[in-house]
Amino acid sequence: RHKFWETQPVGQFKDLHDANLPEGPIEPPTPISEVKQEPYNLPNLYEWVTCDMSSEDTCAEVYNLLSNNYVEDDENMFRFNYSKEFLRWALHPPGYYKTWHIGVRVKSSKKLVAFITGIPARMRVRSEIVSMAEVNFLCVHKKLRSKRLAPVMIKEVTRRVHLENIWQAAYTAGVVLPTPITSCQYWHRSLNPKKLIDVGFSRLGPRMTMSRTLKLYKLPDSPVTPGFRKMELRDVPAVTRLLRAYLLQFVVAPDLDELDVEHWILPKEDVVDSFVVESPESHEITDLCSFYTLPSSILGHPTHSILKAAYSYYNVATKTPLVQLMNDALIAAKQKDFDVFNALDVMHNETFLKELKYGPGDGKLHYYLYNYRIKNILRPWELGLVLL
Ligand code: MYA
Ligand code: JJ1
Repeated sequence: RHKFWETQPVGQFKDLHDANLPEGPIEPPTPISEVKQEPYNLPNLYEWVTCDMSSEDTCAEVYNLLSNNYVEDDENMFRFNYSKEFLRWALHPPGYYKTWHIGVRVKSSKKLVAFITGIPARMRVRSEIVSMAEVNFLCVHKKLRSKRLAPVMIKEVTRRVHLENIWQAAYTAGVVLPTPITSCQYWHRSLNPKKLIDVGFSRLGPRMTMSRTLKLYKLPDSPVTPGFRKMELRDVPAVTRLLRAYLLQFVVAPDLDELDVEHWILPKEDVVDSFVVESPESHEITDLCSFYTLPSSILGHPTHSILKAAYSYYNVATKTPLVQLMNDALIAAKQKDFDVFNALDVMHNETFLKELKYGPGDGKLHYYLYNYRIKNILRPWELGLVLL
């Protein structure tokens, strides 16, 4: 059934019930000198390129490929539209490798037709810290689909990761592959219900009028928690302590240091928003909430072309009730003109989703590890990881 994935060191469906298989790496590392030194073969018309995302031109080509060919919902009404600034941020974390930003071009025209990326990350799995690649932005141009290009791209990124002496990876997909460590549900909180209904993202509920719907989703004009403010550079040490302590309770979570937090959490305009609660009395940082900006193109709508979506990222509440903190996140997102706030049911998110009037979406997100077996599939709230 999975001609490619059956050959890879990933959990296989047939092994799911086998309690004897040990947790941890599926195959051992090999000496780097034994890693294949040349790229995998592509069909003759195509060539590998390393994409320099600091180059405005290359970044624009990647942006154009993804904005026309990347992930869509099941009814092809919306397509992720990651911005150039977002892609640069997502691909330039501390210690990134340029060689892990891999493109495929048509030899003759140099047109970019496929892409896949890795970035380095330290992941904690139970008590083990494992060096991994996070693999994302796998995309094959619509006209080149179903030609088995994706397996070659996955093997090539694997080879380049191995050359850096890294043997594990984490990735997510909307499709079921062998085999998820957990499967999560998307939830959506309407901020601009009229537009969401107009574009077919949501529907008027049964026995609901537009004016009752507007009232249902109405929010205060500004956050209500005293001391709630935008995160600043000086907050990095305190936010790192808060987040590290919080993430320890999950079975799988990133191991973030101050440099990582500065990169991933510090606000970056139109890319990532983060807020802290600074105690008005002690000036301690007690809480954190954050979301990233990922618009979707609205396909074939006469008047609206972009859906502005915020995605819940890392949130930690030690003093403010999580429901109140996340309501302030909704208010902040509404102030910034987002149409919808999306969240997965990971970490403690289940505890605020219903209360804050999120509804379940029609999309799922499956999380995977490469070359690392987890003995029992996790429940979503045991996962402390959000990939972009
Ligand atoms: S998830 C986002 C993926 N991108 C999209 O959904 C964008 C729109 N779709 C496309 O561009 C294409 O449909 C893609 C497949 C490129 C997805 N992850 O070439 P094919 C398997 C993994 O004929 P195409 C993200 O970015 C499929 O089961 N495998 O198919 C994370 C089949 O294998 P098998 C996938 O449709 C990516 C084979 O590919 C996915 O033309 C993580 C068919 O190939 C998928 N999302 O192209 C990648 N979709 O026969 C893995 C299909 O066995 C990283 N397939 O069923 C692994 C870790 C690597 C590093 C390891 C380091 C140590
Ligand atoms: O956004 C998604 N679904 C929306 C739109 C559905 C349009 C028709 N298919 C949705 N809307 C309902 C919202 C409603 C608001 C009021 C309360 C009740 C709910 O459900 C879905 C997620 O639900 N998104 C996708 O399908 C996009 C792909 C998701 C897989 C992503 C793979 C990512 C790759 C990782 O690197």
